[in-house]
Amino acid sequence: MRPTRSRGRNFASLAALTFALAALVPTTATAAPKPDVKVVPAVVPQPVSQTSLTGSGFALTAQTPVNVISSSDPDAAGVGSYLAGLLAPATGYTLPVTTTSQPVSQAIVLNPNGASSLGAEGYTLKSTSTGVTVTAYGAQGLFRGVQTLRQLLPAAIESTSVKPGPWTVSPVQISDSPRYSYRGAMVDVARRYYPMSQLKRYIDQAATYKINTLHLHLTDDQGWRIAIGAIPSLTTVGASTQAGFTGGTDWYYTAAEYQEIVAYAKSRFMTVVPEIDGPGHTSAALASVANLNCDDQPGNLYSGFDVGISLYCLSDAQHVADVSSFLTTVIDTVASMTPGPYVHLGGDETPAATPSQYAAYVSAASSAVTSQGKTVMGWHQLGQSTIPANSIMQWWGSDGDRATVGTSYENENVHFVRDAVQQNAKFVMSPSDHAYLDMKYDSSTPYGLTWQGYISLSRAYDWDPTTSTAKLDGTGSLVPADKIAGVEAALWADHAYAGSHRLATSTSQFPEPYVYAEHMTFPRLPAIAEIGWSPQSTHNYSDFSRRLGTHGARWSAAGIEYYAAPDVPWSSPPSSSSLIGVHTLTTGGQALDVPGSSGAPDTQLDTWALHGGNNQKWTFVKQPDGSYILVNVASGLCADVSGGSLSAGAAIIQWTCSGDTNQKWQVTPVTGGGHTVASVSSGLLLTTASTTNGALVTQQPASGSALQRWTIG
Ligand code: TNX
Repeated sequence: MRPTRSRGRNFASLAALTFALAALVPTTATAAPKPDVKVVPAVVPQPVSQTSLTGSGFALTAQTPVNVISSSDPDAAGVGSYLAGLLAPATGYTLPVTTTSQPVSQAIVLNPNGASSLGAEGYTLKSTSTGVTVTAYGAQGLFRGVQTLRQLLPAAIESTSVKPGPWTVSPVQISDSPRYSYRGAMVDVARRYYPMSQLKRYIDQAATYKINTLHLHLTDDQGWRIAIGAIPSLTTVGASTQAGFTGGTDWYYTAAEYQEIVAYAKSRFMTVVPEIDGPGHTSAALASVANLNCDDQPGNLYSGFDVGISLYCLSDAQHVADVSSFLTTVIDTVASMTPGPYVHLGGDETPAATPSQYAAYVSAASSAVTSQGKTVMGWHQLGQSTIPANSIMQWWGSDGDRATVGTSYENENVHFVRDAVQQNAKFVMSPSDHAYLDMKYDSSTPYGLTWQGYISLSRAYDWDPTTSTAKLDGTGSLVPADKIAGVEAALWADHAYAGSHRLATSTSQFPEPYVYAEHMTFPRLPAIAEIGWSPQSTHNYSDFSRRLGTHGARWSAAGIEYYAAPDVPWSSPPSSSSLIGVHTLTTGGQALDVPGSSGAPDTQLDTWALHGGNNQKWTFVKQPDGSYILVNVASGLCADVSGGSLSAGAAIIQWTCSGDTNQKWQVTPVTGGGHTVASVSSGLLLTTASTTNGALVTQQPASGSALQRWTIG
């Protein structure tokens, strides 16, 4: 193996290179014409082949059977019930699910007895006025075909309440199968704990775009999220923190809950990959188990926002043995609850580890994995050590690394990949400058990081797995094409809060995990999903964004808090969820403003002629009750009713964000334009005294005056 290299992320040089390169990336966004959704089915990911047929399509009625053809696949009938369940809320129909040996007419026929040449996930779909038939080689292909079928119905089919219809399936013939067999979505439940219902919601959303792998980043500095029966302290101690939060008692998945997630994912034909990250990213374990530390004293819990801060003690034989025995217990437990083939060992960002310490970790952890009959996955750094045959490395490098390929200054990421390739590893591609869903879209989006610059929708779409470890001109790929298992989008959560380049000052700056997840995921996950599924020959951003533009209405109907990326031709107006982000509030051209850009708490807000400075910009952070807190971009303080007053005339000030109701604001559109902004505690409206510069802002009863009608820009 190669000798010592530092394994830290080199922020400065990487960031500089990436920004320089970002400037060279062409902006592919063009305003495509509005599609006629009735005529051109807008399926994402793009099918391999699709032909629109003439005729009226197939109209569902309350009696349409979901007709599953009998087969030896025990899961096929379940796909029929799943489809009937999908269609029920919006149609109000309880479609009969029948199993017969021959197809019936005027039905949705799900036939799992197709040719084996369709592969595990391929399917054909034909829809005419006499019925719809999905044919696959087994239940999994039917399930993928059903995701296409739902996209051939009107957007309102995604509604959670009954809608009028009609429910007509576009007439079309499709033949489809995936480019890659691994299409993943990673959720960082370690930095931010997702309650069960929110994790299931994410599984359902990802399944819509034919994602077939759910990678759960279960452990990190900020929390240990999986119960290990033999080591209760991992959850009694290690699960009590999140990034930005302390004092939790149930921020973890019990064994039963983990198995429920695995089973739920399986019912969506999704494999769970559990990640136990090490030897770095381990503060939660170090705080829970004394002998993982060199001084045999439990370390400190960590609820901050940094990376690369911790390491298992691997500096003497006794501690290597202690860490090995710990990892064996943990990995045996996790593997025994995981039907899928992989256990992910992390391996990222361990600046303090010497090569032999790092190798000791990889050796102990990977033998625990293989002795359970599982396959090792790891971040690409793992490749520097000896890894078992058939391991899968996850590439998270970027154009900055690619720029060094084949030069005399090839960087460590390139070296690690070369080492892994020599060991015959396979790769999953998660380039951090395209597939990291925790990067901000642009300067106006509130959550996430920018260490790889901004990742707009077009940047999330404009890459190809076969060149993601190649030189910038696309030649010289480090990873041979036949070693690419697929792609994965990574939703990290160490900065799942509002406030650019600034640490959160209060938990109220954190949205509910699902709001963060959906804002960062939609519309970018569908872009990564299309790269994983669709043939490279269909890759075309303007066609993708035209198709995706029709999905905004689907997400609105489903209540998904998506980000209405400005370069997408959305076919319907974005829903009000798009208030998440940075805005100005103006009335009569005068903007809600922190006087003199003061950073001092207790400064009364005023209105001033709009000039676009940061003291006139407010980050809207959605709260669980649907209201927003308004964080000033210059000061990081929150708009607040002074003293929590319930009286008319009380001053509106800026104050340290607290999440109290006198900092929550209900934003309501007014007929004829503008919005009222009401304090959740007092019900009184944000009101300026006049349109003169420096007019003071107070709360007042609704009067209909323009001075309390705000334009949100
Ligand atoms: C790097 S890339 C990490 C994570 C952070 C992420 C933030 C990698 C394998 N690790 O620990 O959450 O950056 O973007």
